[in-house]
Amino acid sequence: MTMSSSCDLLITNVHVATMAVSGVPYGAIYNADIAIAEGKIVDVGPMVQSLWQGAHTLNGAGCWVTPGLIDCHTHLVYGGDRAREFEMRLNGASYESIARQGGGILSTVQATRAASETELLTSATGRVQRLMAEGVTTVEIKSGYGLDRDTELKMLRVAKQLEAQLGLHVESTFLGAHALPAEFAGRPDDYIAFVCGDVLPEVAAAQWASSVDIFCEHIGFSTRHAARLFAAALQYGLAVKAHVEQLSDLKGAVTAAKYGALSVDHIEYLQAEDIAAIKSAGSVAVLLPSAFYYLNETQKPPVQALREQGVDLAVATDHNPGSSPLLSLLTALNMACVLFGLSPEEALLGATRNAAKALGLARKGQIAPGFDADLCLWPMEHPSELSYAINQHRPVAVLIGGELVGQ
Ligand code: DI6
Ligand code: FE
Repeated sequence: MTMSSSCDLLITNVHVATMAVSGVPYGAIYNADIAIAEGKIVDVGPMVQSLWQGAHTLNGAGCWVTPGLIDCHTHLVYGGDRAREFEMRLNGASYESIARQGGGILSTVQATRAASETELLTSATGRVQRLMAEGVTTVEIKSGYGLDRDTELKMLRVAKQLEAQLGLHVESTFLGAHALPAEFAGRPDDYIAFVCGDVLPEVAAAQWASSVDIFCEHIGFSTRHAARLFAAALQYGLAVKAHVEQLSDLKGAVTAAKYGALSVDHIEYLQAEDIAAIKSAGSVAVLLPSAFYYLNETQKPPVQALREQGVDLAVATDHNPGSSPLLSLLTALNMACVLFGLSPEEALLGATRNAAKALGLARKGQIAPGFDADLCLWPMEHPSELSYAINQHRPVAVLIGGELVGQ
């Protein structure tokens, strides 16, 4: 008889979409077990049950197991909503014209400044719970609806409280450079100086966020502003992310790549000749099909060229009240397939392994020894179903750090 090692939890009788690089679709291992100890995966494979003695056992009853889903781009802490603006757009106003009239992002800024921390926490809690119901175990949350020191910090505090109260992992991003607040109208240079000089140092010192982000666009900030912000961020030890090429080609992605961006997000207007820079920086291309859908855009991101050049693709909800009031990561996966031509496997990689990479999380997004035991069990025949069916799948069990959620 062989000696068996002991672990905290043994999940038996499952098929595993490991999403690790393995040469088979989804990194699949059929008829397998997963051993978990101290919040980490310690073993996965067909014979694991005979090698490990679990303090607890969970019979997976033939379910598929995927890594816990990762929504790597959201703006889910905010006050108010923008249903009226949605109506205006359907009556003919464009997203850009509304923004130029002080609506759009700035109307959410007003509502977010006016909201108490408790109000923001309550509304954001409901949003995160909806994402979690579909298997999200890690979410990225951006600030950017404060645009003043106090409200930006208020948003980032709420993000931390969500993590403490809901038990999922939250990665916070400082998006002070989201829009130009009314107080700085006509003075974007002064505003960027304020963001870099007054707010960023405090965000970095208190570790309120791990990355900075900027909306690089004609209605946002220039690449010159972006370069200034990124240089400051790197000085303070923060990583770089950027909203680029969403509505026009400003070469924001190339600028972000120069600063080693973890990700370049949206990129509908990215030109094929700029992809090499993203590839060599190792930046993940984050696709946000729901914003494309809500704004009824027509310019699609250069997915085939990105694929050919080996850029890792992620998919996220971009949840925000203006351009993407979507609280379903699985629906975003479906949209990435239908609208942008991703395969279901690419879409799922985009919400697991590649989403982890977009957040700089080396221990999440795959099922392999040493990775965090963030897992979802799905009663389905094949993992392609997650991208195929809208509003049909909920995990029957979710683990975060080896602990069953909701137990
Ligand atoms: N691009 C987006 O899609 C969101 N922010 C950004 O820079 C939209 C934010 C909003 O409209 O409130
Ligand atoms: Fe966004």
